[in-house]
Amino acid sequence: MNTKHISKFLSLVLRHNPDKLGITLDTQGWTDVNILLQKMNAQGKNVDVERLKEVVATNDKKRFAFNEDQTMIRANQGHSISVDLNYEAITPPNFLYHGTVPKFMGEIKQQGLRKMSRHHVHLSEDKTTAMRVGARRGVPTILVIRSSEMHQKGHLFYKSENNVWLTDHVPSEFIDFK
Ligand code: HQG
Repeated sequence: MNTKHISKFLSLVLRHNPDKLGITLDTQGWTDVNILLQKMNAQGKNVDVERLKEVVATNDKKRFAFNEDQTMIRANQGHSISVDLNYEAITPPNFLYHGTVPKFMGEIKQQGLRKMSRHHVHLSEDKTTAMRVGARRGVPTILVIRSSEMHQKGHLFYKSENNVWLTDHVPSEFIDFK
């Protein structure tokens, strides 16, 4: 398995479908590294602990993290199954960005940004990252979110370990549509 395949597989089992591998996640999303590797190897996915560490360390978006003694691993964000990542609410920058595609704009204007199948709406600190997120679905459109104003009005913001800004819902009044 190349690095990208391992990363995609980890995203699947650590965020969405641990049953696929027969592992369990604790309430904070952690799973045992040895068991994970054993089960992967039993499925013919030959990954050892050094390779896993390399994938975690070089991941372009720091999607995964080990605990202190590196016996447990979890995804830093992006779960669809229920986990409590213990985020602390913090003050956002004045503006945050969201990359999407034109076909969603009508609904976003009406409903604002919704978390869809994730636990939060994902926002970026810079436009380049937002462009990349949007480009996964087609020609990207960047929305500018007036995050300070949202925060002043009581909306909570969190930042994941890999610098993704998270919030529950962005009502359309806080979005600048170009
Ligand atoms: C859109 C990837 C209709 C929203 C990326 C997006 C990111 C609406 C899609 C991370 C809507 C949801 C998150 C509404 C939002 N009506 N469409 N009211 N509100 N949408 O994948 O932000 O590789 O759940 O614009 O790099 O695209 O997984 O969210 O297009 O960081 O680590 O509904 O996922 O990272 O899509 O991406 P997603 P996202 P990973």
